[in-house]
Formats: sequence, C-alpha cells, structure tokens
Amino acid sequence: MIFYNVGMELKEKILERLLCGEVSGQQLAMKFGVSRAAVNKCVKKLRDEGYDIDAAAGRGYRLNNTDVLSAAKVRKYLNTDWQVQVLGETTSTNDDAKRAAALGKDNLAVIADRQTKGRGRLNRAFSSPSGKGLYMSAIIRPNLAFADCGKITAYVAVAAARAVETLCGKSVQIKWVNDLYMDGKKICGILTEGSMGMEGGSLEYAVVGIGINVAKNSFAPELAEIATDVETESGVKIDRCALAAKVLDGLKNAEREIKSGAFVKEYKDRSCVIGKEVTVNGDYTAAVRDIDDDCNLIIERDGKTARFFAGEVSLKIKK
Ligand code: BTX
Repeated sequence: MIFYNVGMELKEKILERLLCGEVSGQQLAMKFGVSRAAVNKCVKKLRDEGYDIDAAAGRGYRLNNTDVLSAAKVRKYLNTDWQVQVLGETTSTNDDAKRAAALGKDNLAVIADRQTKGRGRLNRAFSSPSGKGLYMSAIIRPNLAFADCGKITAYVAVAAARAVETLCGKSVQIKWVNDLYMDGKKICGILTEGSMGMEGGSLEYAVVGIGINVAKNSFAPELAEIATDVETESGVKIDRCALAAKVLDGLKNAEREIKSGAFVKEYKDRSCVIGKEVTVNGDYTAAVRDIDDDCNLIIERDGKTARFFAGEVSLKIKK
C-alpha cells in the first residue's frame, strides 16, 4: 500500500501511482481530486524530466522507463519513515545534507544522479558519474555519546553491505574503516560528517554519505585498478531506488546497534584486512591483528601493537 504524504506535489503522487502500473487520466483526476487538465500538466512535466510515459486511447498512461531515480520510487520501496530528495546533479550530497541538518532537518536523505564534487575522506575525489551509482547522504540524529560516534561509519558500512548483498546475492567485504569491497576491489565508500553539542558532549547530527558503484562503469585507468561495480562483479542490475531504500531502512537501527555493539561481530566477520599485511599511510608495513569492540584497528609492527581510531590512518592491502 502507498501512503501519500499530504505535502507531496501532485506530480510526485502521479509518478508514484504510475510506478504501480497503468492508470487512466480520469482515474488519476478522481483519485487526487483534481481536474484532468491538472493531471495532463503533471504528466507533461514528468515527460520533460525524462520519464517515458505512453498514453494510449482507452487504456491510459503507462510508465516505460522504470529504472529512473526518483523520490517517489524510493518511497515505494521504503519500510521506514524518511523524507527523500532526489537531484539530477549536485556538487556533493554531503554538503546538501549538512546544510539541511544545520537548519534542523532530520530523517532526510539527499540522493543525486551525479555529483560534480563528490568527495571522500581527506577531501579525496569520489567519482560519481550519471546513471552509474547511488550517491546518497542521510541525516541521522542517534542519541550517542562522543565515545560511540567513531562506530557510526562502521555501522553504516555493515548496513550498506547487507543491503547490497541482499539485492545482488554476492558477498560484500569491508575494508576498515569505510570501504565496501567485492572480490578485492572497492564498490563503495562512506563518508561520515557531523556536529557535536559542546555542552552535553553528545552527537547533534551525523550526515552519512554513501557512494555505491551500482551499474557497469568504465572507470578512468587510475581507478580501474582499485574500483569495480556491483553489476560487473555479481551480474545483477540493482535498482538504485530499491538499494537506497534498503540502506535507509537499515540506518533506522543505527542507535540501537551502535549502543549495544550488536553489529561489531558482523563488521569483523566481513573484514578483508584482519590477518593481512598492510601499508599504513603509504609509510610502513604492518600486520592487522584485530578490530576491537569500538571498531578500532589493532596492528602489529616490529613486535609491538598499536591501536588506531577511525579516520586516523589509511590502509593499503599488500598483495
Ligand atoms: P575514501 O577517501 O576512502 O576514498 C576515496 C578514494 O577512493 C579516492 O582517492 C580514489 O582512489 C577512490 N575512488 C574515487 N572514486 C571512486 C569510486 N567511484 N569507486 C571506488 N573508488 C573510488 C570514500 O572515501 C568515501 C566516499 C563517499 C562518497 C559519498 S557519495 C555521497 C556522499 N557525497 C559525497 O560527496 N561523498 C559521499
């Protein structure tokens, strides 16, 4: 069943109904209590936005390209309560979501078909071409103490891994701390940014940015060595809207799972670095011994162990 939000634009409501199958203009007009002319106007707007809508006499409207990225379609798949905003192009969905969070927004996911300045940690560029990936930033406000905030990225990695795996059937590994891998190559990166309340020492909001390479992509040569996409690795074409909804549903459990630490075992089970030799910060070689209950990395170098928090170091797995 679809629940139409009161504030939803007529165009969005019509799109949401078209995603469920063929419907006549008359039926749409009656359903939403508007004139046929208003329906026609919205259908024209949707066509202008790239939706391929047929109108056959006596049959009604039919939406042909159902692989479109739209808020209505994400909502169709969602089992939890989120506001969803879909943009054709933006610089970085993390920046859009951070602006909204600073204005007090919560429960909002910003998704873009492409980003012109998609970024990862340390301002590294994250390649975000049109039609190829899910580029999404969600505002969450879990009630977490400062000490638990380091686990947010790790939990989001687990939630994204579960979503990808459920939809494509192929197993997903996590490279500490924020990357998802398939068969030794990166399919996803996660960037968490947030704001702490200075007085209470607790989290005000976190913006979790998730970039997943979904469809077959021809990466630039320097990326092709390390990056891949879900379709190439699994042979499955995942619907970006279904994937967005699955990830967002998982994020609803963030506070509970982070507080209880219930996800940490799965985080470790999915790790592709435990037991491996790695290069740390491009500087020295060490062996990864474990990941602790706070998702810190434990490495051994020259017989001595060291512990790193998320964000402190970059790892490269040695072949
Ligand atoms: P990261 O710093 O761990 O990874 C960035 C590195 O990953 C780059 O230096 C490059 O080597 C490699 N890379 C760049 N693009 C891709 C890609 N498409 N697939 C695989 N590897 C790539 C990872 O940071 C965090 C990325 C978060 C991206 C999301 S998208 C939605 C949101 N908006 C935004 O600007 N960032 C986040």
